[in-house]
Amino acid sequence: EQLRRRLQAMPKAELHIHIEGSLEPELIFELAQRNGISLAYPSVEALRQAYDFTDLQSFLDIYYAGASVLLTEQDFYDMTAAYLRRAAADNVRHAEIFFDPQTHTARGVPFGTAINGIWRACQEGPISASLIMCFLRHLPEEDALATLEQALPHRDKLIGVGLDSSEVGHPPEKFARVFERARELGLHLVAHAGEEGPPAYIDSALDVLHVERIDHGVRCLDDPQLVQRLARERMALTVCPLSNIKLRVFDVMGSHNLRRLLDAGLAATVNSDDPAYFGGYVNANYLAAFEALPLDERHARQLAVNSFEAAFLDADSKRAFL
Ligand code: ES4
Ligand code: ZN
Repeated sequence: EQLRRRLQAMPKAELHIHIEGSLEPELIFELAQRNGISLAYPSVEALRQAYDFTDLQSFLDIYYAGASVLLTEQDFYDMTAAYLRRAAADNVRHAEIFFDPQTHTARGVPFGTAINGIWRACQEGPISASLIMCFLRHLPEEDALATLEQALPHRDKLIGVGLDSSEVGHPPEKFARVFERARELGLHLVAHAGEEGPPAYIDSALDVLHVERIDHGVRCLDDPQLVQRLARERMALTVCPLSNIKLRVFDVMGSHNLRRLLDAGLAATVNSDDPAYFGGYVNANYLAAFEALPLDERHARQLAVNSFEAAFLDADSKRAFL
């Protein structure tokens, strides 16, 4: 209880949250009703019971189905506003929020509808928030390039681009050109790597895409050379403990490698990934890890400091938040 309150009270930044993954079953049903969409599940309870995943793909299938209720700018606004309220309650001071435009444009929802609704909620608070547009790696790079073109009129609403969805079989190199173009536009660069995929994908995210943070990256410990490099460069890893258990990257929280990552001198952070699907927001992730692993007050402080150090904020803002 003492631990829970300490983790709760700590100011923190959240750097790995897919806004579509914050869509709670209750809101999915409300939006379906509002938009006259029929769902494959009869009730909120039945939907939640389907949240029993065996790997990343089994999750993604249900995550994309859930996002299909998002049609209007108001829908995107309501989803984002709900996340920001929950993050504020966890003492998140700043969030860098992923969204997946292709999940929406592929269904005929205009790019502007999605980004304008998400952006408007971020402007209204109650916490600082910025947006990272992710490309879906299971789709061709041409689709990602077209998405970047669609984003150009909204350039000022974005701080960066990322890469998500099915990892294995879709290495970072596949997206070399679109990341190069994003780099020319002055956008920050991140990518999911080493979640289910091999350490080699972390190397190529760094060497080919020139990313500034690795999302997940937990599989880096399979490669001691890579660990040395990540430590030397203070490359941030946005670790998501509950996600890793739900998607069976680790069997149980007691075998998660968060403590080993910190001991190796890596700039690990704790984040929620898809909180509506994985059983909790950022504080639930801290608490689950701290209850299962040999982590103490100093580790908690280090993780929170890491979260601000790795944020795409100027030095003065970081200091003000901490
Ligand atoms: C995701 Cl956990 C995870 N991994 C890859 N892509 C994603 N999109 C949403 N959640
Ligand atoms: Zn993710």
